[in-house]
Amino acid sequence: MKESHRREAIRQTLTLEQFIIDRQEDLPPSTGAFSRLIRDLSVAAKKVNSHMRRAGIVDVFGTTGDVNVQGEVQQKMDLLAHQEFVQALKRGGECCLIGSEEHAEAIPLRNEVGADGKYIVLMDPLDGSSNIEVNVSVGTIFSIYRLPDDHEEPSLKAALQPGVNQVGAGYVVYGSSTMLVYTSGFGVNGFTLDPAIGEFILSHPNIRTPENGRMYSVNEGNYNSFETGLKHYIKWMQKDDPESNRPYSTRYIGSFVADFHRNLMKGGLYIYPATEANPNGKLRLMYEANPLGFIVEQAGGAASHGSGRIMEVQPEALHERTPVFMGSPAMVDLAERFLRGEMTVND
Ligand code: P6P
Repeated sequence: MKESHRREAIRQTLTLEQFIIDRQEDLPPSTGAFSRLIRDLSVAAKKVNSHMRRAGIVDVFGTTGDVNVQGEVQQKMDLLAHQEFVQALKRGGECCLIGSEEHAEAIPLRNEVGADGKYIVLMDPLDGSSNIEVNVSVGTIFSIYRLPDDHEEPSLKAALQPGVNQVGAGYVVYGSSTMLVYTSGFGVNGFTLDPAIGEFILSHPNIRTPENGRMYSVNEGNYNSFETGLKHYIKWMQKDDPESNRPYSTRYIGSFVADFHRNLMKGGLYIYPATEANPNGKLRLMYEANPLGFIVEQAGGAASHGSGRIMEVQPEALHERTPVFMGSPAMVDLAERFLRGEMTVND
């Protein structure tokens, strides 16, 4: 068998765990703790996937009757997903603190037996969950930091680090197939869950996002409250100009992970700006914008809050929000230029 065919055959069935172990040797000195942390997250993702695939049969549709810290109606699946990830991280012992969209305060894990974990995980256990009952793709998002050396005890303060300090980030998209995509700062790789063997298989090695795209994702229902520069950018994208491949297409699923993943793979721009209802934007900095910002930058894209890099923001609170312009770098750059007034709809 030709070497290239042999390698392809091996790649075809490279599981996430095998991939992590292979990479671990590339990144000495590695204790294996980060690898075990990614494994723990992937185990929880498989359990959430199992619940998701039966959501229509088992009573996990609908709301718990409570609202989460954001004042948003909490879906039963939100809580279930949160519990699965907390349980997996507790059991794994590599994580010392969890920040979750579903929990007002950061959750320290140090009091668990033998838990001397060095990693902090911030996450949205199930983003876009209101879409579940209408069978639209949803996702999990996670961000990983080290416990800073000068913090003996894990605390919220230890978690409030800028996105540039992340040592890992990833998402799971529960769609037509279930994929886990993550980065540890050395590129982006995608793994598709093979339900026949219950393993994530390397399906999208070294993901790179296109420099430019023709799709943009924004809730145009909020158009009237957008700032002028953004209104010009949207009207510019809608102009009839075949030379520059305009008009572009709008693709807005209302599920950040699903919109982000499509734009990452095909090129495009996801926009959630400041609006009247959400003057700081709707998406959360620590467990939505930063992790997907890390992923998109590692894939050659860009992630801006409109006038600068999202990952350079110094966070003040666990659940703070930020405007988001994320995806193909040429489209993010244009967004910033329109917002600065350097371009108008007639350019
Ligand atoms: P809107 C889901 O609630 C979410 O956080 C993202 O997944 C999604 O892109 C966005 O909000 C949708 O918000 O205001 O357009 O319904």
